[in-house]
Formats: sequence, structure tokens, C-alpha cells
Amino acid sequence: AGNTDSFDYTNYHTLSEIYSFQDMLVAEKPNLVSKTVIGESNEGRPLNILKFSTGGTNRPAIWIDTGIHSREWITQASGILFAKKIVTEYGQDPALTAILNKMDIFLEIVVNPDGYQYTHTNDRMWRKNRKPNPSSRCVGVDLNRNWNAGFGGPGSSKNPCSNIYRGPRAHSEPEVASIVNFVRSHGNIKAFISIHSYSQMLLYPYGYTMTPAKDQAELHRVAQKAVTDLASLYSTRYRYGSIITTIYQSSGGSIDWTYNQGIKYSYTFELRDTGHFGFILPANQIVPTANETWLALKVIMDHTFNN
Ligand code: ING
Ligand code: ZN
Repeated sequence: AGNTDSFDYTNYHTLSEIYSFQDMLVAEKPNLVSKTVIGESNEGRPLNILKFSTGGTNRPAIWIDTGIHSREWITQASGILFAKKIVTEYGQDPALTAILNKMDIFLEIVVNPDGYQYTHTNDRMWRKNRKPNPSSRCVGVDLNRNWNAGFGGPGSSKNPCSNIYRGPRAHSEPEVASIVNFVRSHGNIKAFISIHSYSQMLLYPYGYTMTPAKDQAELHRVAQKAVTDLASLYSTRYRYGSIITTIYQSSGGSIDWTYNQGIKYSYTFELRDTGHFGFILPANQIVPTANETWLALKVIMDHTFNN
């Protein structure tokens, strides 16, 4: 029951509330939004993506995901607001309207539903998925160490008890494999933006190697413009640069894989804050965080559209 105008955007929501939000949005705007189930999680939950499209077939597309790490609640909450903003701004905001007249946007709000459920019921600080490990009593694979880009290298762990456990092999996890299959079969994704928290950073490849991405200069310029527009709203300061030089070395991450697949505009955000509240960001920061991040997303989307 309910509708997306009366949805409470100022609080965090359970998994079932997010699922019903998605269904309400599709029901309200069927000519703009549709839902696709790209797979199911380890525990059998649907992996839903929202498609924002004004027509065409296999248009060039922008991918945005939130919630690959379950405890990063500001990301799923911001994803909900991005979805609402897209439908509200289409036909109002000239830049977004132009983009959606030529391109599609895909949004996966809860990449890791099993982990997200677990953060509500058992452990607010859970990061990984909930895959049982046959050789260990420890549970879960880090879904941002499971991709086939420097898989197994430094900045990931082979220990199932580690929070950065990479899993038994690249793309072993259904939550990752579903996105890999989707990206490959779509074949026309131009930007891939994966959203984490916290640290206030905008990052581009690579995480597994110090070798600069061949588009580093362009990625850096776009990041600079994106963080400038982000700061224009509430003066929130972001650092930006490659993953390995800006946050830490990390192997098997999603945007390194998508970049190596030829998706030039591959970025990761680390949303608010810089550590005062960390993962437990107060709910009164949801709307401002989503608002400022949306300005940065629009810079990346606009640049993608124009190139
Ligand atoms: N940070 C990311 C992590 O997975 C990252 C940083 C981004 C690594 C992109 C690799 C690729 O560790 C958080 N907060 O999870
Ligand atoms: Zn994360």
C-alpha cells in the first residue's frame, strides 16, 4: 500500500520496504520505469534492477548500483532517492531529459539483499554476503573482491573469516555473476557507477595495480568537475583519484572489471561521512547526502552522454 510521494525518504528502510518502493514506482510510472530480476541471491532473494527508459532497443546505458556492502546503509537509502529523482526530473530537468531521450539508466538498489537483511536482524556492521563457506565456520564473501580483475591479489584475502574474503573463484557469487551476465549480454553500457560509504571520495580504476588507467586524464577531469558540483550544495569535501592511490590497494573490485571490459566511465563513490558516524550515518543526513551526490552523478552522466 502507499505511493512514492508519501514514502518516508528521511529514514532507513527494511529490505521488504525497499522492494515495495520499487514496485510502487513501476506501478506509478510504467512508461518510464520497469523492474527486471537479474538473478537470485545465495539465500534465494530476488536481485532486482530498475530500468529507466523512454524507448528504443538496447540504447547506450548508465549503470548505478548501491548496497553491494550491506552495512553501508546511506547507499541504499540514496539509491531510493535517485530513483525518485529520475522520475521527478524527467521532463523538468533539461540535462536529465536529454540523457533519457537517448540513453537508459539501470539502478540496482540492493546488490546484497541477504547481507542487508542480516544488518537489520543480527549484525548492523555486516559487510559481506551470507554464503556459508564449506571449509570454515565463518560466513560470507566480500562482493567487491569477487570480480575477475586482479582476482586474488593484494588487498583481498583467502581467509573466509576476513571481511575482504574474495571467495573461492572469480564470479563465484550469484550477486556478482548476475551483474557480470547482465553487463556482458547488454553490451552497450557506457558508464558503471558503484556506490559505497564512507570516506567522501570519488574513485576511478585501478585498485589492483599502480599502472594508470589509459583514460586516467579524462577520468580525473570528470571527477574534479563532479566533486566541485557536489560541494556547491552544502560544501561537502570529496577527495578524488584512482582507487589504489586514493583509498588503498584492492583486488577483484567491480569497477576495475567493468573498466577492463571497455566501460570507460567506471567510477566508485564513497559517500558521507569521513568517520565521525561512519557506517551509522544519522538518518537526517540521507536527503542531503543523496541531493549532493545526485549533482555529481549528473556530471558523470552528462559527460558520458556527450562522449
Ligand atoms: N570501500 C571499497 C572497498 O570495497 C573500493 C573501496 C572501491 C575498493 C572500488 C575497490 C574498488 O573496500 C568500501 N567502503 O567498501
Ligand atoms: Zn563498501
